[in-house]
Amino acid sequence: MHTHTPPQPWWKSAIAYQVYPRSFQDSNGDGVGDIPGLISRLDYLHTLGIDLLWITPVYTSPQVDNGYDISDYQSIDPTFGTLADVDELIAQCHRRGIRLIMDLVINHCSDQHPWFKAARSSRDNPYRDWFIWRDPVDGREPNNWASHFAPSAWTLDEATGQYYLHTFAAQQPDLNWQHPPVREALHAMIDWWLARGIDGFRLDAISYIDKAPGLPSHEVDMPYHFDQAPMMHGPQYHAHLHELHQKLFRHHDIVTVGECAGMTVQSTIDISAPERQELNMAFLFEPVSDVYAHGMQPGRLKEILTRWQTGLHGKGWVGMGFNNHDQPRVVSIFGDDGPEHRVASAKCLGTLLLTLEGTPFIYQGEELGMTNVAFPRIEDYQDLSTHHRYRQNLAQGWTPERALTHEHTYSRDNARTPMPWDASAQAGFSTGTPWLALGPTFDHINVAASLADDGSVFHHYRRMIALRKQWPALVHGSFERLDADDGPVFAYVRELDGVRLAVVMNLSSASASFSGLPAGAERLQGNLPAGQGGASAALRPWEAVVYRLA
Ligand code: ISL
Repeated sequence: MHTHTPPQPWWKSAIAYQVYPRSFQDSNGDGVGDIPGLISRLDYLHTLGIDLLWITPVYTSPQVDNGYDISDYQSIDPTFGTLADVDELIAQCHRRGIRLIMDLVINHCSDQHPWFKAARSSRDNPYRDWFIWRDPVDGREPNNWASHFAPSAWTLDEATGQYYLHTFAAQQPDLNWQHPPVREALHAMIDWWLARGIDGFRLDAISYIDKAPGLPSHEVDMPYHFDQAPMMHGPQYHAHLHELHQKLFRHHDIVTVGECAGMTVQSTIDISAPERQELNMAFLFEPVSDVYAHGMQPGRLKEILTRWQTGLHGKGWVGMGFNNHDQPRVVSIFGDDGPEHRVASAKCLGTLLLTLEGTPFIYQGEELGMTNVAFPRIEDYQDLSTHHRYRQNLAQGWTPERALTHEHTYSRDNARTPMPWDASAQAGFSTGTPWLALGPTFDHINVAASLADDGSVFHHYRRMIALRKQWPALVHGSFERLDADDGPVFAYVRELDGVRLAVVMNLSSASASFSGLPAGAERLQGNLPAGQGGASAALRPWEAVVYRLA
């Protein structure tokens, strides 16, 4: 049929799904999800239609940051299972045509990793230079960089009298990528994982591996100032990524996805253009960051997506998604999670995700329309960054009520509540007490109810995934806007080899009208029962329809 398209790598047409293993399925009643539990739910993911699975870290870790603090890269934390379980997971995924990618956390490790324990044991230990140490300046931190999860990015090691750098928590010391043995050890570890048969990596916080030379203070005269600029994208950044590609990635049929901060269209091209030989794609975060900062404004979202869709086409590639384990639930911040519009808005946002260029990443529970939670007490939250931000907000004079309400919207735990499988006790997630409380909605927002209801968010995602598989224009096609204003209607055409699909959606909880749909459009899929349609259609709240144009 569509014969003019040159061969394309498989990962462009893949549909990815992110699992946060701790919160997906517990198999042994300890209240924490694990790998055997995940394996027992693969058929569910297969039913949804995904073919790429990303799991967040399951390596041995003190779990200060839920596994993003790794103390042994080549073993599995007993909480999650064993290496044999991972081998079984790989095999069981592959049996179902699902590729598996794992998290690669190589900007930092745990302070309990043997490398760091050796490094801090004395100034002349051979591992000292594996991390970034500086003498105190005027009796305090070497510069004014703030950490993501602590006031300062530096912690004093009392015994040796020097500070070490940590972009994240003090228990997550940054590795010194300028020191060749560090890169060699990481390369050997990556090679070991690739030999086990995994299908690629999501590279955690990768922009931070190379800092501004000399680690200059921010010019702002504050003891701790949060500005990521000098903490990332140093002069060797691209060389390090290229080295990973040359030595490791290019020898395997894998996919590499960067979690990169502060990306522009151009810097995404610089990482993902094939001729650069670095990574296959970087996640697109600007939509989420913008909604975070400004609230959901359709005009802003449309401008951002249009800029990325047209700017990257034919040049670079993104991982597309509005949700992950660090973000509030998409239906709660982009959509409308009230009883009237939750289902329609979740389906509308799923339609958006699955009709844009860029490999779609669905985050667990998104396909159920899971919402944010509002825990009554700050102690109910487990995430370290939630507690850090809460303390910062109290320190700047907020009342506890205001600081808690802020976390109801922004806490990372919004995304981390256990997956609700059914309406039974603990939602079928665990026979024990879940490590983080379930959201209160699991009586009606759960997998069993979603599978049984043909009008559920789940079945809409499943149909949209099938539609994307059926129409390569949705993957590879060009992007052209049909609407021309900053109102709630977002309409665009994806075109490939003469096949033209139009997507028309109303990104609001009020009715809207749109008159730009060409005559003779054939409706392929919608998120509400078919209405009048036609050239001058009234769109119901959050209505989203995909058409084939003549
Ligand atoms: O979480 C964030 C916003 O809510 C981000 O600033 C996040 O800290 C940043 O994108 C890096 O995230 C990644 O590395 C962290 C880990 O805590 C996150 O879960 C991970 O996605 C440190 O490894």
